[in-house]
Amino acid sequence: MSDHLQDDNIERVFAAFDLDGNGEISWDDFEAKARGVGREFGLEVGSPEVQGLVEAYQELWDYIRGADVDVDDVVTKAEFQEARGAGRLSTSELLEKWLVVSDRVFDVADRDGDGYLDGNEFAGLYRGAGITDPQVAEIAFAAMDVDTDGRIDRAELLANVQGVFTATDESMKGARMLSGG
Ligand SMILES: [Ca+2]
Ligand SMILES: [Ca+2]
Ligand SMILES: [Ca+2]
Repeated sequence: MSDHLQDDNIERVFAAFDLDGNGEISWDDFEAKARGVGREFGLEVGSPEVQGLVEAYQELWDYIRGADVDVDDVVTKAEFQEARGAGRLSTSELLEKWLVVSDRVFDVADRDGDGYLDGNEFAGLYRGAGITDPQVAEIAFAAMDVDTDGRIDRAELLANVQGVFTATDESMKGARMLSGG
């Protein structure tokens, strides 16, 4: 892997966690998303599904905040990059924790409990996450639904999440999951 590709991957992984896109990772990114996704599906903050998601985000944040060397409760891109370079934020640990989050997200979004996300559930997930352009969800859904049966199962979702961390090429699985480009 060239340095250039590695840099691109760090950008993409950072962007995956900087959910409000303000260039910094903080607890606000995760708490706001958990609440937003829950609200979109009519779930109370105290519901088991939303609580499960909040706990998964908390585990992830506890790990990421190890990069917060100036202890201001914000992880900047520079701190993130520094920690990655020093081996304090490993890709495998980040991926493992992010997969738990994604698994809980699936539980929140699969409102009819059939084990699949259909187009409506998937669109709701993106709306809840604050991605208001419906086209972004449509493009991501089409890219993930490889057998074109109009629904996404848990394995398909998790494989795409994994792709965000490992993709070195825009054509690879997951590379376009969040950009919609
Ligand atoms: Ca942020
Ligand atoms: Ca900091
Ligand atoms: Ca479903």
